[in-house]
Amino acid sequence: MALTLVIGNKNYSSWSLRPWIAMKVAGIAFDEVVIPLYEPGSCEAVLSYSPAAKVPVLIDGDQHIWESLAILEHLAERFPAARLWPADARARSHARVVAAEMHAGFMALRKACPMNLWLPPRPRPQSGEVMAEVARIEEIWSDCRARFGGQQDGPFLFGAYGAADAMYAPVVARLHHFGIPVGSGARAYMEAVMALPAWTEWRDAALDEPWIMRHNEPDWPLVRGIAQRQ
Ligand SMILES: N[C@@H](CCC(=O)N[C@@H](CS)C(=O)NCC(=O)O)C(=O)O
Repeated sequence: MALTLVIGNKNYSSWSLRPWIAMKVAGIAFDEVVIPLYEPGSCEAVLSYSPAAKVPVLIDGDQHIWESLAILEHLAERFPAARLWPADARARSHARVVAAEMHAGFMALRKACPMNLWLPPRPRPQSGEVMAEVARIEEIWSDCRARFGGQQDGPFLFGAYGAADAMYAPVVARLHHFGIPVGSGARAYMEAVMALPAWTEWRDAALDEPWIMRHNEPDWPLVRGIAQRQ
């Protein structure tokens, strides 16, 4: 049965990027419904798919599944061959730990650096609180790579790209576009993520979107013309 993923506009909807990129990299076919957020009628449109009034929502037959992490779990059960979680039990528990840590945390980074692919990447100084969260993210990434990331399987957190990487995909965008300094290990990981064809597909679609986040316009003196494909 065909799957449909309901997402927000690609420039801003960090939560939507997670299941979208996991499905693309895993080769799981789906149709896409894009709801521009923060527009008149957005809320009603999202509510028609989920009582939580949030995207993403996966539609699988007559079932609607929301919450990005729950969607990834559903996909992992539905497509075991996609190996969204690592095969090794210890690696798998740890992948769930770091995915949950991302799902529930890093509020300062999320607030100070909202995903915005139109933002030209350049250094933008951040608070100590944000930088402490970035240090924790770097620690998570390097620990996963050192303990579980087999280079022969790929350059991602647990080797091959999976659900844990998908949970951190928006962080890659935030760190890159806000020019936040990170060590060479984290940078290499970010480059590997941004080299995925699925990343390019999402980013190019985001750059072509017509919607601007009206309520943020005073803080975001951006026009589409200055968005750079880099
Ligand atoms: N915890 C949720 C968060 C989803 C979420 O906050 N989605 C945002 C877009 S990125 C949304 O739907 N916002 C619409 C609104 O708040 O009206 C998840 O993991 O899916």
